[in-house]
Amino acid sequence: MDTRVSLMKPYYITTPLYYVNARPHIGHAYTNILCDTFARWRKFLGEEVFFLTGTDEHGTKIDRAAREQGMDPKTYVDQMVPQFQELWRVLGIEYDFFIRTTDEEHKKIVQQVLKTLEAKSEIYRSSYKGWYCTPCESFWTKLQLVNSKCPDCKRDVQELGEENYFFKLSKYQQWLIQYLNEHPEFVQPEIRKNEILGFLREPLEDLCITRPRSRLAWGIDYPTSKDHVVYVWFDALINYVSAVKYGVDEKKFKSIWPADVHMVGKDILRQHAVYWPIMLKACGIEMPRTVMAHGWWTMEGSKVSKSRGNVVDPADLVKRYGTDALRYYFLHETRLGMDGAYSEDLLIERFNSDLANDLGNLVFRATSMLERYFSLKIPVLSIKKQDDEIDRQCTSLREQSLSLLKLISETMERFEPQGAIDAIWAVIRSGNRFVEQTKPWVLAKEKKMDSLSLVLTTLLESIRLTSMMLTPFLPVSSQKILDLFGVGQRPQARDFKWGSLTPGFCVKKGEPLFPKVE
Ligand code: ME8
Repeated sequence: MDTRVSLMKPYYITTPLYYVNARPHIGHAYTNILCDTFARWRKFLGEEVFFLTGTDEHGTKIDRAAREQGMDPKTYVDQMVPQFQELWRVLGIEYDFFIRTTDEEHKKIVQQVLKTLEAKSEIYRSSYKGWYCTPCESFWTKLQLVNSKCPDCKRDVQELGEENYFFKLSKYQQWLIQYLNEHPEFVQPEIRKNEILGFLREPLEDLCITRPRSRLAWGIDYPTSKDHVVYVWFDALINYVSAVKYGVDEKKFKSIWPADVHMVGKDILRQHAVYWPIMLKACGIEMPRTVMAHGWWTMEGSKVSKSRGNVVDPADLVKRYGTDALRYYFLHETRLGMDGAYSEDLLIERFNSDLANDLGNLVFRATSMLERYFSLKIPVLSIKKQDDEIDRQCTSLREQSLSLLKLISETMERFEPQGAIDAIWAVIRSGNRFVEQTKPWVLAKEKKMDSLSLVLTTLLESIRLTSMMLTPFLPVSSQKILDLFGVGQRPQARDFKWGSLTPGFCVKKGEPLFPKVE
């Protein structure tokens, strides 16, 4: 387990700030579900958490989307943002703060950072030659052109010279290489760290951090030139410190920063693993602990993305299968870091086999037997030794259930929610096997009531502990199961103990948890 002084500083986890040029899709939902799971896991451990998400609202993409809708950019972003917030509500994402890059405080902090960097001579003004594609309104470097044409629309481009402001990235190249080598936990998974180190083998160019206002007016005003606005990435990255009041409330900032995890898709790793640490270093701000890059959800081999138009609406999936089914599918179907081929058929298959058959059935069988043999009341356990084989089976299920806390702590520390779910499902499947092997119906027929009591209490305790461990992963259905046992909302690791069910306690018989989907 990590050694942070958790009482002093919350676990700070961030999502990217999503562009609001289209509605959110399953890719965005995936990142937020991942972060929500880690945030809930930390709360389960009894830690404070600060979970940040939000929206990226400046730049060409947004400006163009607004104009296509015949709106001014601010009106446009104001009506897009609630669509993101509504999706996070539907998905039960428990974030602590939602930042918008159009927030006045954020804009002020970005300008302050720029002034600081100018004062430290980390920024210079210079002319910039590039090739401009008028229909795409995009500026390209010579290297980016494809057969001397625009790489996006393949049309002719025009050579343009512009005065812009540049941030001295190149100066920090050697420092960054050394930092990455000395901090193997900084960029994860390892293959992504190696990718960044590979990229850093070539000379790093300074970063152009402005756009002439004449070409793009929708951005934060550059503080020392009325002819420029700030480049959207430079603006957006600063959100991770502006959201916790960098330069505005030093006490608050120090109590939350550094971030423990910036969760991002692999598409935006370079910005987070090259630009961002250098920006922080130049400002003299401590580094975040980890940038975790997850893979892409694909459909028919292509990344799910708004520009490709192959998007699936997560709210629609929630309506049909519930949030937990979506979480289960996303967390379990691919290892964090790897790509996954999205398939609704597979989501349904997992729903029916893992959720309905394994988990739903186990809870149903256990509570039905308790009803049949003990009118739903937890029986009194006899202290005398039971049948040897029954004793052995009960000890084994108890030990396997109790091992979950350590196992899941280790897998979550390694960013492996898939492994955590596998470990929980191993116990659920053992529970089902335990019923087959101990045959409570035979014990009841033979009037072996002591053994029957032991078997049923063991099974119910195992289900109770398993459901506690499931709360970060399947918050809705795990709480429904815990409600049957009268366990209050949001149990924590410190309550993870065997034997909390008291004799005479009346377990509730709930509704089917996962009615099968055809
Ligand atoms: O890049 N599979 O915003 P964005 C998995 N505004 N995740 C996906 C995905 C897919 N097919 N598609 C998108 C931006 N994502 C910038 C970020 S941060 C300071 C600024 C997720 O709206 C994934 O997290 O294009 C990816 O990194 C992010 O959405 C990109 O969102």
